[in-house]
Amino acid sequence: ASAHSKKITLLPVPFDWGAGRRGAKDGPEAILRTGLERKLRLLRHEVETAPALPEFKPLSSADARAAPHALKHLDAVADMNEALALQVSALVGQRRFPIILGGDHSIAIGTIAGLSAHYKQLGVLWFDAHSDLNTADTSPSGNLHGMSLAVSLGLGHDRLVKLLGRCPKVLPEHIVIVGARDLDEGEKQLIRQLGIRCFTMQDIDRYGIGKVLEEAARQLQGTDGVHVSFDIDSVDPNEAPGTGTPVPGGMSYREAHYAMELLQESGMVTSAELVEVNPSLEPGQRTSRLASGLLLSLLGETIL
Ligand code: 4U7
Ligand code: MN
Ligand code: MN
Ligand code: MN
Repeated sequence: ASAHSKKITLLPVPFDWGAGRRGAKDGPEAILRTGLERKLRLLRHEVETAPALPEFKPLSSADARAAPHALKHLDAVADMNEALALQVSALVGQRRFPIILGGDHSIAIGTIAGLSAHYKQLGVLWFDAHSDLNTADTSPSGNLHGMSLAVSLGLGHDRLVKLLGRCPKVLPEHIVIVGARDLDEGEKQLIRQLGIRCFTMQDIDRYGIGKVLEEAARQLQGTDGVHVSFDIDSVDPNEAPGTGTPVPGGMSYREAHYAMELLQESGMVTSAELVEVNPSLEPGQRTSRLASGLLLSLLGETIL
């Protein structure tokens, strides 16, 4: 095995009750069908695919219709994330490199909770068209996948922010958002108020994705681990049509890959998750192939 080879565990999380529409629960299977495990082995990593997290379902879906501004499916989201946090924490304890396959982005709550049990100064690189910094008070939808980063900062329902005890899981200065282009008013306020580093699509246009990643790495100096939380909707819908909340004007295919290639070169990344692939929203496999390819670039696949 080469010096860079890792002990990787692929952890499928078939969950989509944090999103406004169903279908992202089939993301993990679609991504695995691309041959991700075998291709990671060709890169000389030791790879195992863990059994999928069990399915957590709401007892009834009536709550979602009754209260538009409530936290939709809170119980299912909280139960799932508690189980996920314990799994992720166990994997890091076994010195494995976790790659969590979503699932909607509410799963980041459990992933980050599990990581924060080991990394006291965790850094989070959040690739997303959105910032997922809503709270119950600012969310226009009540969907928890739009609140997961806020929860990780300690802002949100008790059941979510107190997972595994420690709160907050991550500090504002250890978060970098990349690819943002659809922020709600309350999210913009929070970003300014907390001084969160947020590289918008305009920043990527102006400086280029290489310079943006350089700045992001500088921001995360002094962290003891860096988690890449990659929402596939950060990439342009022309390249990633199979996702629930697409927003025009996203990263190009090459910008996204180059970002992953630079992170691989930096050697700073200690875990990753790939979320919001919804195979029911496209006829082919374009989006799951893209998702798989991005993880391969992050783990060392090169063009030549
Ligand atoms: B994703 C939204 F209002 N901000 O809160 C919301 F635009 O994980 C979208 O980034 C959230 O895909 C999208 O519902 C969550 C909306
Ligand atoms: Mn997201
Ligand atoms: Mn998003
Ligand atoms: Mn610091």
